[in-house]
Amino acid sequence: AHSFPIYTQEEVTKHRTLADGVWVTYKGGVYDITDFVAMHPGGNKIMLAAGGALEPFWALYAVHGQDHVLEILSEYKVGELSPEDCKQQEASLSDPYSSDPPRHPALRVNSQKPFNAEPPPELLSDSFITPSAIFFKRNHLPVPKVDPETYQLEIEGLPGGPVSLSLAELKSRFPKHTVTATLQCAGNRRSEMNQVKQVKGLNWGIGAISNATWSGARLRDVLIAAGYTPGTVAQHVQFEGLDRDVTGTTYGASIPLRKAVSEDGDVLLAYEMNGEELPADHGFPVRVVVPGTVGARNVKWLGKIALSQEESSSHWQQNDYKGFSPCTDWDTVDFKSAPAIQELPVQSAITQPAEGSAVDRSAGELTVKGYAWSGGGREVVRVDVSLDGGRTWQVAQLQGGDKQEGPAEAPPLGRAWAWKLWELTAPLPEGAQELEIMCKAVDNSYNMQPDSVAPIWNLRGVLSNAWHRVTVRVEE
Ligand code: HEM
Ligand code: MTE
Ligand code: MO
Repeated sequence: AHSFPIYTQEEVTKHRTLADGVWVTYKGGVYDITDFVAMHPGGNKIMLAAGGALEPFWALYAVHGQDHVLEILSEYKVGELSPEDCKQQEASLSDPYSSDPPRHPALRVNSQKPFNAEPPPELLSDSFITPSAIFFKRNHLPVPKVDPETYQLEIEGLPGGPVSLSLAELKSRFPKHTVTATLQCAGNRRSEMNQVKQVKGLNWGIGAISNATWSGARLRDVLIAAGYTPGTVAQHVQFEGLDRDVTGTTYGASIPLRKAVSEDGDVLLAYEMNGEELPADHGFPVRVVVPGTVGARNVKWLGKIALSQEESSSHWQQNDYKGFSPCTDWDTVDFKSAPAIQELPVQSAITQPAEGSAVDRSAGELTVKGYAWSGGGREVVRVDVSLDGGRTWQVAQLQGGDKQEGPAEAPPLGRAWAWKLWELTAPLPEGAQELEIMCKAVDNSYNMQPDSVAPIWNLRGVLSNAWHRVTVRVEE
């Protein structure tokens, strides 16, 4: 029998256009179908499979399950897929999530595939820096496997033409910069909106927020090295992830160029999280960290950067992560009518005591703990706490004060990227058998949280930042 050369998946993936040739795999065989593309009865759709496996598409279009289709295919065979890649492919064809990394069992899982999980609230406020293993995880797609040796970051849209950087170049050519920044998903606290009226999205509690130190090259330095000058005509910087769905669509988002190149914007191409190599779930080998900006723009597994007059055309920039009026429903929503969320509004929540728990009257006092943060580098300057449903208020102690660990120094003005943990210990109100505890934060623009959820309800359940309320029983 004819023996064919062996190709790796990586070689196959290089053939995705008519110019480079169009290769596909099927059951371990490699096929060069360049000459068949124009003859395909199903038209140009065939290009969706370019560089990858036919199986998921043929499962979708069952017309291919006939002998004459396989006969046509066999004419184009040029090789065999390497045994390792066959194994990997079999696993990922039966389950695209099969190579996702292991996760910590303490996480509260909202969705397994894709993996979305949050830390339990009481762990969240136990340390200023969230350990990476329990940092919330928000994936839209399977975690891609990226080889750090062959990784290339593509940069487009600059006057000098495209530039590409290896991981080693990113680490050696640019100063390493470290920023402590909180990431919050636009959907944090969505479950409270769900209680008012059903919304579409993962049912996050108060834990779709975490704080870490990130190290990497400044995006500004990289863009300047790639040819950016203040005269460069562009309004946005688009990011593309290496995570993709079966049709090849990748995760994408963009931020204003102004933020990307600002000296005190602190935007990073991070390759470390909490002093260690970036974990697979958080974007290994490189992710964007955009301090002060909604989680969705902090693109993980970064593959490409493009300067443009336009925002990213991705679904997540155009048709998701936008806020609407409570009167807007899925029949009337016009995603073009609202701006993409970038900076987030002021936020706080109670992490301790837990909803529905009991406190002991004989203790005489109660300690309430939580977090507070605001977008755009606005510093949280005060957190008010009520133990009696909002009738009276007390000011909580912010982290950095006498009693608490955390940064002692105030962050530079406009660059308060990290959350503040806070705490209040107060006498138990007399007589009450139930306490409604509430918190609300104030940032240095005197932005404050709205008092209730209904007036800010929106169909996607984003921007949920009403006063947080927890009810506890007082036991005699
Ligand atoms: C139809 C071959 C890849 C989508 C067909 C037919 C053949 C064919 C022979 C006509 C079947 C019949 O009516 O008996 C192939 C071969 C492929 C390939 C050899 C790969 C080398 C793909 C891919 C897609 C696709 C990747 C989608 C992503 C379709 C569709 C039709 C079709 C939608 C139905 C067209 C219609 O009924 O109008 N293909 N195909 N094909 N193919 Fe493919
Ligand atoms: N980047 C890629 N490539 N793919 C994704 O699914 N999710 C985004 C963002 N970056 C995402 C991504 C969203 S919506 C959020 S909230 C943050 O990553 C979550 O980051 P984390 O998983 O490190 O907490
Ligand atoms: Mo998110």
